[in-house]
Amino acid sequence: MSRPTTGGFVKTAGWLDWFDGPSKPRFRLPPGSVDAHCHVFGPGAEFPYAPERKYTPCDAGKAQLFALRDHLGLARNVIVQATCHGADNRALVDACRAAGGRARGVATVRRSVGDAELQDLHAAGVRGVRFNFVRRLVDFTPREELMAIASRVAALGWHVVVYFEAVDLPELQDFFTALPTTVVVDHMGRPDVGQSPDGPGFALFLRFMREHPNVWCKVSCPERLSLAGPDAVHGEQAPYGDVVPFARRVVEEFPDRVLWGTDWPHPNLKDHMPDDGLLVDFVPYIAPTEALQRKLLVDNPMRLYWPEEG
Ligand code: 0GY
Repeated sequence: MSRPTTGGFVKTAGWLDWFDGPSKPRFRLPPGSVDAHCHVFGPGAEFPYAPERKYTPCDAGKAQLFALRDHLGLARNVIVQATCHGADNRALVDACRAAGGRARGVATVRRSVGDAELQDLHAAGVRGVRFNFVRRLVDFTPREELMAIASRVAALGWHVVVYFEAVDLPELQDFFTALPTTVVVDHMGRPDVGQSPDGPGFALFLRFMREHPNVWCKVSCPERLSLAGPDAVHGEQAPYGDVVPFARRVVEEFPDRVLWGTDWPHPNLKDHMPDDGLLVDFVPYIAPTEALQRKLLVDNPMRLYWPEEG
């Protein structure tokens, strides 16, 4: 099935289309806010999806991403390589170059990557690599291969973004802390929000952050983590209210090491496609003061991705 969107752009979805009419957020983002986790997909005719991919997304290109950025009141994007593009970063690089300095990137590279390719990625705006440990998304890569990549990119001043499931943290944490870079955890390490934020699973994650000051956290993806969905729950007025106590805990304890992002175009969501305006409205519940909002949305991502402007 395919259908044209308002932008005259054709989506061919193997999964849910992204929400095509995002609301205007009620929360006014601070000037200079950064969406520090989003993707571009294809378009596949121009930037083919990786043969080894575990899902085929619908096309979601840079023009749509930049339109969403402007609609929501964001200033910049950090575009993260998703597994459906494998280690072919051409769509990401194309979007970064087209953004006129308003996008930076997090790429995926193999151990065989050449120095010239790394330099080209850097010139395009890439400042990190992503290691994905979510089994439904990727095949296993040996740790020594990842460590070799991390050592190479550390020399460029890049960081490593890691994506994993909470149950795998005990087995992975020694590897993470051995990495010679800043380590940025996607989506809070995917806590089970059916458990208490005071429970052992999240306590392990908080201790991991507490003991390792080079670990940062994206308080992103409430729509992926929530069991309750976007409607208010437990007297909580927030959208995705069951995720709020987890994200707020991280923001309040580690205000200088948190990032936020939309995760547009929300790959692999099968049942619920979020309204990105509502994802912006989630922010003041997890960062309740102006000072926290500024760190989360502006100061921290600028320090990590645009340090030369600091
Ligand atoms: C995300 C989450 C997902 C997908 C990927 O690289 C990816 O394909 O990260 C997911 O399916 O949970 O951050 O976009």
